[in-house]
Amino acid sequence: MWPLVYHDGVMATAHITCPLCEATCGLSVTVENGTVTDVRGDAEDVFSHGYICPKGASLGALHHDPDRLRAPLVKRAGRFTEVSWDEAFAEIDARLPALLNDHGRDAVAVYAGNPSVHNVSSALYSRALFKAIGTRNVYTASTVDQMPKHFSCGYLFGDPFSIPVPDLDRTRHLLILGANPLVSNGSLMTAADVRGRLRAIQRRGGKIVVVDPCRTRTARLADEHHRIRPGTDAALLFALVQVIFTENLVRLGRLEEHVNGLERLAELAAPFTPEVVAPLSGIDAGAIRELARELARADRAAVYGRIGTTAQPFGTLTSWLIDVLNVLTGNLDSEGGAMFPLAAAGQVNSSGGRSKPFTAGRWRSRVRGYPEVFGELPVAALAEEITTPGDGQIRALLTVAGNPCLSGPNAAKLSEALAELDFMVSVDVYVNETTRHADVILPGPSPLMRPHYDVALYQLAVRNVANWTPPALPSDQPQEWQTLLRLTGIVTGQGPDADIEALDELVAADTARRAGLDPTVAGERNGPQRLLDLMLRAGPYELTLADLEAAPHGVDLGPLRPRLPDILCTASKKIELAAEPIVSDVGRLVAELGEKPDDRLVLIGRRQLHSNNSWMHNLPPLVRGSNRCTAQVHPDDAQRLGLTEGGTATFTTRTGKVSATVELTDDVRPGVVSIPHGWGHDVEGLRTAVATAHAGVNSNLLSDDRLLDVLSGTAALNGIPVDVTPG
Ligand SMILES: Nc1nc2c(c(=O)[nH]1)N[C@H]1C(S)=C(S)[C@@H](COP(=O)(O)OP(=O)(O)OC[C@H]3O[C@@H](n4cnc5c(=O)[nH]c(N)nc54)[C@H](O)[C@@H]3O)O[C@H]1N2
Ligand SMILES: Nc1nc2c(c(=O)[nH]1)N[C@H]1C(S)=C(S)[C@@H](COP(=O)(O)OP(=O)(O)OC[C@H]3O[C@@H](n4cnc5c(=O)[nH]c(N)nc54)[C@H](O)[C@@H]3O)O[C@H]1N2
Ligand code: SF4
Ligand SMILES: [Mo]
Repeated sequence: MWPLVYHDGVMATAHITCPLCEATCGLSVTVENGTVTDVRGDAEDVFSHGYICPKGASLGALHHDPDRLRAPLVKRAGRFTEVSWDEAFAEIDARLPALLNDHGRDAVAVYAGNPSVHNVSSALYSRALFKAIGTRNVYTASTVDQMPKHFSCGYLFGDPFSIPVPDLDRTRHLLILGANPLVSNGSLMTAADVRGRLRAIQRRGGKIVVVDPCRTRTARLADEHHRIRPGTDAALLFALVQVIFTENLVRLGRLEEHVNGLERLAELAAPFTPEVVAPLSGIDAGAIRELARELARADRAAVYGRIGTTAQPFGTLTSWLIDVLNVLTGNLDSEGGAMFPLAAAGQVNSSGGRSKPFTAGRWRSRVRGYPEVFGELPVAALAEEITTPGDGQIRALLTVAGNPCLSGPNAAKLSEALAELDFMVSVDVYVNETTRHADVILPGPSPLMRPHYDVALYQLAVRNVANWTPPALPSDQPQEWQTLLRLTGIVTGQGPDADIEALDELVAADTARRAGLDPTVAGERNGPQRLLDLMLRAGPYELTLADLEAAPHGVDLGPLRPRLPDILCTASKKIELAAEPIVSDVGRLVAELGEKPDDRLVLIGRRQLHSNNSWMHNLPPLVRGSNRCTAQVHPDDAQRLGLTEGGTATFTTRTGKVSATVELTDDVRPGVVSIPHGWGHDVEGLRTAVATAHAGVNSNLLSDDRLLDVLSGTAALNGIPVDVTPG
């Protein structure tokens, strides 16, 4: 079915794009007699030029992992049994449509996790399935991640997908808040080899400043590091705005005629003087002024933030102020500043500002009344929507590539809720902390057995590129788009054997209609290739899939180019610096200014080079050495609290209790404890032998489903006050 580079008994090398994180590295995979013998960076890749990280190098281990599911599982009498695909779909057909009929469409919820974005099948076919289910109970990992950025960009620029990224390769001053791209390999900033790109900034005489409670790898590389108190970035950034206004440093440049709300912004910033913000943020007033002045005076500067700025109590305000600073300093949409990528396919914001302005809150969650944000409700609300009786109660759940029992707030409550469901289906490759609750698990093929094109992440790339890569190995399992279409057939009442080809025609017709094309231009192709071919043809570079097939190392489409005012689709067609829905939350921040922080430790997370959220701990090469789930505490706090290196400490919050091994390090700011998320593989019913042997603890037992960035519904997974006792 796919053009294969591998033949039995032959050694062959395939060029693929790594689908594990946002960096989209090109990899060369060597296969001998069906065994992956080597994975290395593809030196000829137009974007990554040979870069690879330990996770990419483990794709062979993932492919050969004996615990990775190859066949569907159905739970019978509490135990999973391997069944045929037909049996699995028959089981779903016997149970799911009845629930939809008896209790309505909202009774079936969906949760889409992080890898579903990195997978061309789910990226292009989940939408059709979720629409066919017709539920308002749509949850994704976005509300434990980047939703604040969508919200702020939605109101600033009119489109939640118009997210500017730092023009890494041309900037001369980079202010990074709450991100550790040397470990995470970058996020909302698709950039392979971040270390190389950051070093190049320094080589050309530029400066990197990091604001992070921890001395991370990125902070070590930086020229300057400020250890902020967690959760206070919005106040700090407001202080920068205040200084820029009071010292007459506003330089809008060509943005002048495209901006609304400047005066209102100055009024809002007024209370946030450096002197007022200093005690809250832990950064002294002089340093705050210098941060502002240097940023404003730099030639080509960009402000960039990530998880530490989004998954925290003021995620939206922080995300907003980051781009406000990019605007005020004249760096938005400017070379070396923060720019809008222009992807080859599926770029939502390439329509010349023709989309309707973004609005959130078109409906609300049933129990706590949280507003939807582009069709999603907060993961923090999922458990209560399952357990609270009444009209619209969730009775069934479909998860696609997600593990919210480790990744979501108040994980214990969610696990208990999943156990109460009438029915649960997971499209997933492991029996893990979440899918163990499922009645049916439908596994997708390994990343080496599927084609790849990064529909989502090229929209955030620091350089415009496009790369389609065929699978390195044949698959004897259905591709996930086929599975998703079979589920679409079931939820639309067509039974377990619906005509997938006919459904695929409908999806293609819809894609063609939105692209303004005739679906037949894609010729004989089907599945994601057809959709992608249509999207590429309709895209700004007028490529075809054949063009990409002819370029196994990718196509370089050049550096980022200015895109304003074309992309603006606010009602005014201007950048709305002080849109009311965002501004409405400033009062909550002002109230914090007077608060005296208590002396509890504050919990934050950290990513590790050898981890990928919750799901790659089953691979032996990734659970060696430094990849340990420890609670990092500053030695001064340890002394005060009676904690010792290698000893155990118990951390308690309203929602749970976790005992973790203590690691003393002055890399963390005093007053802060850092525990990585994604661990805690010690519950019943897993089929992940290696991960269970390296269980660690689930830090999200401590995160609170009531502690949210209220505007975007994003869980505050950082900045959680915890009580600590030794032992
Ligand atoms: N405390 C704390 N919590 C956090 C974070 C934090 O910083 N701190 N970060 C948050 C962030 S940014 C994110 S994105 C979320 C991630 O949250 P989730 O997306 O819920 O969790 P993952 O760990 O990415 O789980 C991925 C799931 O996809 C499955 N999977 C892997 N590959 C495939 C595939 O090819 N097909 C299918 N069908 N399934 C596959 C895995 O088996 C696993 O079950 O975690 C969030 N949680
Ligand atoms: N190796 C690896 N790579 C990954 C992942 C992984 O699990 N492992 N996950 C991927 C995913 S899904 C994502 S979304 C990205 C995330 O990418 P990043 O955000 O770059 O990754 P983190 O290491 O979580 O960095 C967050 C930083 O925020 C800091 N921080 C915490 N609270 C605050 C705060 O209140 N203010 C400030 N200023 N800083 C704070 C933390 O100390 C930490 O250094 O990484 C992706 N890449
Ligand atoms: S940085 Fe990301 S894309 Fe690159 S090899 Fe590592 S996991 Fe894969
Ligand atoms: Mo994420």
